[in-house]
Amino acid sequence: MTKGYWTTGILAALSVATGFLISDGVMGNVSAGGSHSSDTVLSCDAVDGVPEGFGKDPHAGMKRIPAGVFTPGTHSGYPDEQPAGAVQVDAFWIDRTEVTNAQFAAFVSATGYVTEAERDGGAVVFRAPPQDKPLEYNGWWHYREGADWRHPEGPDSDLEGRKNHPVVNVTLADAKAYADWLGRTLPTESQWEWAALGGGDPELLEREPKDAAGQVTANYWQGVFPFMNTEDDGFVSRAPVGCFPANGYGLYDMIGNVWEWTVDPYRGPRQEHGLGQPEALIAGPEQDLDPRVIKGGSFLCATDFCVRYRAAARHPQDADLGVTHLGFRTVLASTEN
Ligand SMILES: [Ca+2]
Ligand SMILES: [Ca+2]
Repeated sequence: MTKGYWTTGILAALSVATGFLISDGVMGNVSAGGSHSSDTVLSCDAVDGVPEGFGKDPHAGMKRIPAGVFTPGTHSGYPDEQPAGAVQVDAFWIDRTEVTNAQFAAFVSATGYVTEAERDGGAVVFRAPPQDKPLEYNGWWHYREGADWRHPEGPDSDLEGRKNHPVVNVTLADAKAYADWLGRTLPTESQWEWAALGGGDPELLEREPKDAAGQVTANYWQGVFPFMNTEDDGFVSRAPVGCFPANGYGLYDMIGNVWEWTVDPYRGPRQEHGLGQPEALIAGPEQDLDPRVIKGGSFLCATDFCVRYRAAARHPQDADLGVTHLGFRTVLASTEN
């Protein structure tokens, strides 16, 4: 089991920005996903968490992403973000938002699926450390018995008023089961990163997500992590999906809110993809418990910590562990390129 090693992944997912190589670009003013599409206005309070046609239309809640060739990664981020060559991405469909509690509830209702956290008894939750005691590194993470997707912060919490929030505390297997139910898959890292760029300038996306007026354009952490969250974006924790401007492809919260699963195993630095095809990195069944690459950062990423609210940022995550800052979205191959 990899759960015994969960601290490794989480520690690194929130690793301090010490030595971070992005220089003056960090505080630049850009949107979370490049230029905004024309149909980006989505009142997140009005979203009930289930897109129109869900369960009937195979593309319900999705956007089609065009095929293209690009070079994942950046020369200005953490060492494991360095580019390793161009990849070709075929056209595909991807969820406009992170999968919501309402969508996951529909899946569970239809299938009787029981998540790993429910079977194993808990998940890892964030809790701000007390300010009157010395800060222990990693002291904000706690394996909480009774925490699962229905009880995000533990047994005393529930989903009341949060049906349009991203589902969390779901493992890779849980996310795959949901995707299977809809006849979909989870994204590769390249698919996810290509979609996150939104047709925008990759370099402009390697900065703190703010617009030209200095307004934050994603749910991340403003202030001093982990003690002071100034909530400039309005959310101390997870936000309903779709509260921030969509990227150029009409996708919400690719940056921030919750990290998102990909199927790619994490093996340190980026690797060259066989024949430029991202699918070449998909792990076989014998590697189901390998750590996977997660993308996009979360509500816990701050300028002084993590700094992974960027399209090129990446991180390992134990495949069989649910965490309160990690969700997912699904993809579907396009029959037309
Ligand atoms: Ca926030
Ligand atoms: Ca996200």
